[in-house]
Order: sequence, then C-alpha cells, then structure tokens
Amino acid sequence: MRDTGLDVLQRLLAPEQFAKLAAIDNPEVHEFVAQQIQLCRPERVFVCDDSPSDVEYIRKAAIERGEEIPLSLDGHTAHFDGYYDQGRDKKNTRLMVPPGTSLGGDINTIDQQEALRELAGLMDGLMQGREMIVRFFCLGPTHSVFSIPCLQITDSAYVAHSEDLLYRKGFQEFRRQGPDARIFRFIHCSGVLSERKTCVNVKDRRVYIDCPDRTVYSVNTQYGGNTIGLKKLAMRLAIFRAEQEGWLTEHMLLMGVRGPGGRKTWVAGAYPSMCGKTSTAMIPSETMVGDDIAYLRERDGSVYAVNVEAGMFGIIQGINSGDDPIIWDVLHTPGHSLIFSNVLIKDGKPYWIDMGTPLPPDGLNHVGHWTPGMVGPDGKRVTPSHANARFTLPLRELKNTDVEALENPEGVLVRALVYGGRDSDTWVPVQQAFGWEHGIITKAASLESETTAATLGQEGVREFNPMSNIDFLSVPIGRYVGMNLEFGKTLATPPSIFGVNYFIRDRQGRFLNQRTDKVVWLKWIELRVHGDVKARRTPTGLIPLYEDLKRLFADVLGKNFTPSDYEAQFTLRVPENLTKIDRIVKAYRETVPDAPARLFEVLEEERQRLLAAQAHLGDYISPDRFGVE
Ligand code: SPV
Ligand code: MN
Repeated sequence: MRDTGLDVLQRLLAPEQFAKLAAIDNPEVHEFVAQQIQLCRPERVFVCDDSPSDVEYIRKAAIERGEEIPLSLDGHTAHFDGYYDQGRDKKNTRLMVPPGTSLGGDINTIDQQEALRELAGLMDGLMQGREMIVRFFCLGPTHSVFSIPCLQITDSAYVAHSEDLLYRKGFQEFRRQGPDARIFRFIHCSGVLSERKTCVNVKDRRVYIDCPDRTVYSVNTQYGGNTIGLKKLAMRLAIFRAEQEGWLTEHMLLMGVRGPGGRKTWVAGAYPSMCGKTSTAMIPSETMVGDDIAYLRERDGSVYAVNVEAGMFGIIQGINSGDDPIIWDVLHTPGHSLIFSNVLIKDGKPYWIDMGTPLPPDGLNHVGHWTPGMVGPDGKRVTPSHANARFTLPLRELKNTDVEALENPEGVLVRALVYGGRDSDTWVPVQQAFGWEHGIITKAASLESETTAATLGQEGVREFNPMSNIDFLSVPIGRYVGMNLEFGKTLATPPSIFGVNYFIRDRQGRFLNQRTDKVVWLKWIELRVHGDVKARRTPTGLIPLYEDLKRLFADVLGKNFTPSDYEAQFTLRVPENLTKIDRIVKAYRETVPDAPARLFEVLEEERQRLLAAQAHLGDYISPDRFGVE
C-alpha cells in the first residue's frame, strides 16, 4: 500500500514536530507538506502550533539567521530585500491554466503542466541545509462564514514572522475544521541567499498561482508582496473562489466614519497601491478595520465585510509625526514586534524619506553601506530608503483600530463603496454614482491610476485598473465586472458608490487639495448615505453643495473653504472626462473580450450626458451650473 502523507511525515520529521501535524485531522495538509519536503529537501522541519514558544522561536530565528536585524527599540527589527527585489514582480507572476486557456490580455498566465515542470526544476533541493517552517493561519476572523484556513510553508523566518504580525493564527482553526477545511496552500522558497540574506537568483523569481488547486508557489524572492502567501497571493485564490460562490474579494480598506449624534457608518474603499488607501483608513478622527483587502458578502439584502488581515504592511515613505500621529507613535514604541523593511538604519534607528526629521549622512540600507549620491548596480541613484520601504505591524497596536469590529465574525455592514485613483486632471475630488450599476461601471470598472513604486517598472504612467484589482485578478476582467454588477442586483439595500480623487491638479500642475482634505470627502459621503445633505446632479455623478463643504471644512479641519476653492476643485472638466471614456471603452473593447454589454451602454449614456452639457455650457462647467436635488 502507498504511504500516506502522514507516514512520510512520521519518517521525515522529528517526533515533536510530527506530533503537531498529526494533531490536525486533514490528509490534504499531510500530503501537501510531505510533497514539499520531498521536493525541497530541507535539513529539518519546524511546525508552528501557535504556542507562544513556537511563535517566539520564529521571531528569534529571523534574527539569528540574519534575515532581520534588531534595532534599538525592544522588539523592532529591520529586514532588507535585494536591490532587484523591491516590489511585486508582475512579469513573473502568473496564473496556472489548462492548455489553450486565456484569461484576457491583462492577466498573465502559464500552462499548468509547464509551470509544474519549471517549478519542479527550480525547487528541487532548494531548501537543502535550511529549515522548512510550516504555519497555519486564518484569512478573515475565525469561526466565521468568511474564514479561510491557510497553510504556509516557507524557508524564510522573516516571511513566517511577518505573517504572525499580519494574520490571525490558524492552528486551532485547522484542528476545528478537520478534514472539511477548504484550505489555501502556499509554498515559498527563498532560493540562494547572499551574505546579506537577500535572494541572489532573482532572474529565476517565479510566483505561480494555481486557482483550481488552491495553491501558490513563490520562488527566489523575499519581497513581501511576492512571498507573504496570505496577502496578494491568496487574493487571487479568493477572487477565483468568490466568483464561483457569488461574493467579492476586493482590494479595499474598511473604516468607520463618524457622523452626527455618535453615528458610525462603515465604508469600504478601493485604491490602487500608493493612492491613499492606508492614509484614508488611518484618518485619525475615524476608526479603522482594515487597510488593504476585504471580503464582501450579502446577508439579508445588505453587504457585510471583513478585513481579511489583522496587520498592516504599510508604506513608510512620507510617514511623519504631524500627518500620521498614530502610526508614528507605534513606530516609536518599544515592546512589541515590528518589522521595518528597506529603510535606512543608523545606530540602531530606522530612517526614511520624508519622515520630517533630518536623515543621517550615511547608514545601512538595501544596497549595503549607503552614502549620498551613490549609484546602484543599474546606474540609478540610490535613495536613502526605498520608495516602497514598508513597516509591518499588528493592527491592534494602532489606537484607531476598532478591534471589536475587526474580530467580529459577522463582519460590518457596509453603506458606501469608494473608488479612487491617482488622477491629475479628470475626476472631481468626490462624487456619488447614480446607483449600483452606474457606480460599478463608471467609477469602479473605469478606475485608472498613474503608476507608483509599489510594482517594479516605470512610475507616472496612467494605467487602467478596474476596482484597483487589475494586478490580482484570477478571472477574466469582463467576468469580474459582471460579477460585481450581479452582486448588486441581489441587494435590497446596496451600498452607495462614490468616486474620489485626492490628486486633482490645476492647469499649472499644482495639487488643488491638501492631504488632510480627504476627511471632508469621507464626512460628506457619510452624510449622503443617510440622506442628510443634498447634491448637484452633473453628467458624471452627484457632487456636494458649496455650503455643505464650507461647513464640513470649518467643523472638521478648521479651514476656510472658499467659493473659488469649490469652483477650482469641482468644475466639471468635460474634455478630460470624454477622453477618459474613450480610453476606457478602448481598453474594454481591445483587451476584454467578455466585457458585459451594459458596460458600453452605460459609458455611452455618460458620454451623451457630457456632450449635451458641453453644447449648453462649454468645456469647463462651474459646479453652480448644475441643479440641486
Ligand atoms: C500593494 O502593493 O497593494 C500592497 C503591498 O498592499 S503588496 O503586498 O506588495 O501588494
Ligand atoms: Mn495593496
């Protein structure tokens, strides 16, 4: 008789480690771990059962193995990724598909058999001399309809430690769910490491995702977005599952916006990387549930959502004591685990660009010993910290986190969905869609953003990014848009949909808003959802009245919002909006073969409204020209 996974594990593992795996009644877990051991051939295997001593073992291992460097403050460490391993690798991230399958132009695929052959070659013996770490986590709160148990295997103590800060522990959830668990599986191998413990073979970096098999393979990379299984890798598996089951996996923050009389209104918001998602979630006067990924499900005709994660892998550039007091505090408080990645270190202290205090004249960063003016191996000037340098911490450390809502297995009732990209010249700062269909098509599915440093490649190029999810889609875009449209049809009380733009500029290229203004857009959204304020109807959506903004700016920010601010920010830019529709229609016609017919109709209706307004009122239409309703 063939050996079972458990038999293999009993042979290969130290008894104490074997006992932990044997305590989970799930043959799939045993098979998968056994297969990966036989392929990667680690020197030994450590199974983490989430006991404090096991968790501590991993934290210490990251330091002992040089993957993290202790900093002066107790519990804080720094991690470096290699020079060419500083962002998500879009080119080498592929979905494994059966022969002849295409998911459309924007989704990278690879033939499943070819991928497995390539991985078998790359991963063969790749953990020799290393320890394999096996961990169990849960996406979403435990004991919930949202929960997805996840098995993570990695040879990186940094990855295993990061996940400890970012996700809910899952060993008990695996025990509870036993053989019925519908798990996600992740295997990560760092590959050959340099003296500084960064990946050497980045040319062989691969992130291959097998949705039907619920498995992700990540090889020859360390950057969190490529390796932390439960983050963007699980997102592809979850989108695939959600499409089959009629719920949504979204690149969204979750927050509670305070309204009059102590009211709290839950808002979910999708923004591409580096477009204000975390800073919106962190608005100090409000409460936060999540800053990156949410699952949304229908219940009793409404939408409920959870934060998939329990921690933050946030961008550190620009974090300063004035704008980000809550994060700043945690970054300077000892006594809890916190990882800085790809920052500048000097005398045990972390530094980063735009932190609001002077940087040291030299230090240790992702290139090694950094000095001003130095150039990297590609001839580019090396900045003191990387533009995509990050911090990793548990949300419970942040004092604006609503811990009760975060851990509520029921999720929170979502009243508004907000979509915002980096857009210098088209959208007004905030507008409400006319309804679910109009919102999903003209705000969510039409989202675009100017590129940033979160992915490898050129910055500042306008990209089509429906729902800010383009990088993470595992079903064809048209089907994904269709499933968003369908989802709304089942709802008795759908959330209202809004488009926001924090990055609008004047003709001279100057930003028209300050960073802190976004709180006013959120407060207006909160009032709109409850029908507490009126709006002006423009061809592209419903916009605020001057008086309401004037009051909100004064009450919330103590700022004088003038009629000319309103005029500059909320003037409808007809030519730019028409050009945008052309771009979006072209993108869907050329790259999305299965786009829903309604998408083109709704965009055409919007074009006609814009043309009619242009004929009467010209190219740039003052907000006061639109009627109030
Ligand atoms: C993003 O880039 O959207 C992130 C960080 O949230 S990563 O883990 O790289 O995806
Ligand atoms: Mn993200």
